[in-house]
Amino acid sequence: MLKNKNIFVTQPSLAPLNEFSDILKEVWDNGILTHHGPKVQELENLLSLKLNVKYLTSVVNGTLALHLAIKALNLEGEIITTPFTFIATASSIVWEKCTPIFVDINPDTFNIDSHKIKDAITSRTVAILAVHVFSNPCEIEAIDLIAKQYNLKIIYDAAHAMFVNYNGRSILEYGDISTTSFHATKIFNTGEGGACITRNKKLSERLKELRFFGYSINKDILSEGTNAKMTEIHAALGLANLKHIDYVLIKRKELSNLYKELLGNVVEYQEFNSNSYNYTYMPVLFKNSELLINIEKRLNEKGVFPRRYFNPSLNELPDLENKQSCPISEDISRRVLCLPLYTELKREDIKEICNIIKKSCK
Ligand code: T4K
Repeated sequence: MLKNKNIFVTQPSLAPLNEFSDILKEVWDNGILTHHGPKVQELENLLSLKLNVKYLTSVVNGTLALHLAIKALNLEGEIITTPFTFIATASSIVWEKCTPIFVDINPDTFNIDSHKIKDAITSRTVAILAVHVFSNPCEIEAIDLIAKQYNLKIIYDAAHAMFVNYNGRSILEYGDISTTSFHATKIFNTGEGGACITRNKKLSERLKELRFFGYSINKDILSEGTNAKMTEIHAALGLANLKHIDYVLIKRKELSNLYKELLGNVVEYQEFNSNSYNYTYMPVLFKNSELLINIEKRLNEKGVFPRRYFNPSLNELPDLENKQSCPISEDISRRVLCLPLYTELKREDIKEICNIIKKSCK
């Protein structure tokens, strides 16, 4: 055990408790706990300003954000997506009664390979749901072109990609709708939470209606909605944490660079543009899965618990398997390990983790 405590893949970035309790006091005084109350509105406004995005609709988590995006775009049919992602990307497609069609990934970026998308398009294809995995931007221009050519909608699952800019604007502004997550393990957290972001006013109104039972502003029932409203308590945590986000972003970049400096070419890395990356995860690629499993075991013995995001490749799950072959995703998913990365992680702990890895790789 390093310094007598376990080290997990991540730890939530939390504002000082007194800052959170000051905001909570206002919630107590107001007595409003939910239904798009003042703190949720304040958080939505501040996030929109900070990210410079047009319409941001907060929700209870990143999974519901995906559900609402699919529903708001009235999608019915096949949705092309990546197998190298968290289960929620694909399960939301299935829950919304669409079919996920997996297209293999690029071995360098770990994102859906835009060159392989066209081959997967059929008469039933209605959309592309791509993921900026570990915050690495997808091949946005290429995906855009294909979507225009085949009249498809685009949803970007940007659960990992808060505060990432691409070509001078927030990555969350691309696609018809981008979704994101404010889960405890994410770079910006509200405990549980998430959002849908769009540049289209009508879509944003539809998303707001869907998250609140399908109500109009006057509470007339307009459509079959759900309950995906963020509470005031979660928004209060978000407001407290948001004040510290610049520090979080800088610190994670610094720690991630330290890992790279210490590990050098003992492992391989995801290929990314450092100007469009938020260092939300620390993925490293080993030569083979046997080596990864051996290293994971040695780290666990020392009380260090990295994670195998995202293993298995989703096309290998029996319930989701639909005959697509995705050999690159299957290979990468067996060889990627996400090392611990969070603001409070000590440089000495990173050094020790890297020593264990280097010794095992010899
Ligand atoms: N799309 C993508 C691409 C996603 O990656 C995700 C979620 C979603 C959509 C859906 O968003 P949400 O509906 O979750 O908002 C985590 C998260 O639960 C999940 O949010 C995330 N992606 C996924 C990649 O990872 P686990 O299984 O790693 O969580 P857990 O509980 O094992 O946490 C990891 C470590 O973090 C723990 O060992 C200890 C630490 N931890 C965790 C929690 C929850 C804490 O210190 N405090 C905490 O409160 O899934």
